[in-house]
Amino acid sequence: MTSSTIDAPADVPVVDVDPFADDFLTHPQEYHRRLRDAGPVVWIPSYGIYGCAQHVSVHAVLNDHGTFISGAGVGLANFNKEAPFRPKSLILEADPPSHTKARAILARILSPRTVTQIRSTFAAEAESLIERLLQRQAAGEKIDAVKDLAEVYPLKVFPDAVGVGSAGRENLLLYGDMIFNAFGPRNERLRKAAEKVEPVTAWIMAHCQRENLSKDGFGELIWQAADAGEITAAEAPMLVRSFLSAGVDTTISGIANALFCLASHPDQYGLLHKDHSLARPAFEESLRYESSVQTFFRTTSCDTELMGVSLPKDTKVVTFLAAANRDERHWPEPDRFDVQRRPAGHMAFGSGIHGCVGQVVARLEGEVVLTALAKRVSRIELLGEPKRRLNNTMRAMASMPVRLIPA
Ligand code: OVV
Repeated sequence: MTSSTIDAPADVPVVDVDPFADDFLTHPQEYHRRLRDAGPVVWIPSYGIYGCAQHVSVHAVLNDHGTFISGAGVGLANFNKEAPFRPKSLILEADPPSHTKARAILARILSPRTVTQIRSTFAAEAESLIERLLQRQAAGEKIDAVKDLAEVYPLKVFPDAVGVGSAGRENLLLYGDMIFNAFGPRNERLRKAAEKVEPVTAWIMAHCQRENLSKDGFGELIWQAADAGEITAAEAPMLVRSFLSAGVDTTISGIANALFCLASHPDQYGLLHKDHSLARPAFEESLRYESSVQTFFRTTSCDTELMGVSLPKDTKVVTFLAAANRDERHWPEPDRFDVQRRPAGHMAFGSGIHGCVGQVVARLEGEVVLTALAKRVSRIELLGEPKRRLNNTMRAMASMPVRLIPA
């Protein structure tokens, strides 16, 4: 971040906040309210960017991919003005037509049909993990819902499904932390995450190569798309990289935040315990209430107007997904965590052509973990203050000491 601020354009409400500062990331809700109340489009002088925090404006930006493009990066950095910190993602940091091709391949692999194939394995893993945790707890061990559950489950099932071997998987946690910090400014948080990551990047790229992927995983299916001539052999490892970048940290935080919501709303956990079919809607509501990915940026491809505000070409617009998910202009009682809500239209997976391509797998993971928990645990007792892990983009948790009261 620069020490000076950038002058506001005329006729835009100014909100002088730093969305990547510790205090903002620790209690985003109060800042999100200020941003929403200032108007559908605001100016954030500390970074010289526009911001959208209302549901209507976040939706408008994400659903006009011709005006609000992704190819110049979906973080603060404008790739038209500075080099990307890693070769651009072929799907995330791309626009049609190249985006369309990459998207079609990933959507085919991460399809509802795939979910029916992996469901029983994913459910069995969730059940056996909860069973093991209850046994360890009965033997006197303390359980941490983040370290022992939310981090363990996705790190087992997702790399298994992609076809990545078990050695060194914890590298995926460091990589995810760096990637999601890198969508923000080059602050101390990013510097610290980037420091640790060099050997990790080499490990990630090696595990995108065909010889390091099993013959029966999502990774191999990408390579088969290269065999079929849909993509080049150089593009294949880049699409595998998208799995490894976007598939682990996101679901870890999604599950950790869901566990936090349920542990801190015992009445809502009680409803889930009584009716296991609430697992899926409860996970969805926790995505609305505590969205894993808090922000994504777009870049204007031309001079344009958005809800009465003129935006110049080649300027950055940040969409506050989590703020849209608590906008009282859109949701009744948005600050109430309600597992019976059915919050269709939330922005936690984004919206439009870039909406999360892995959302069916993410939802499967959330559903089977909460179902396994609901079956075997009558109450989640918080034993200490849960600790957040601050990240420029991800609403993440570091630890959450709990007692799981067996049913
Ligand atoms: C949605 C997302 C997050 C991070 C990385 C990527 C995608 C990617 O495609 O690399």
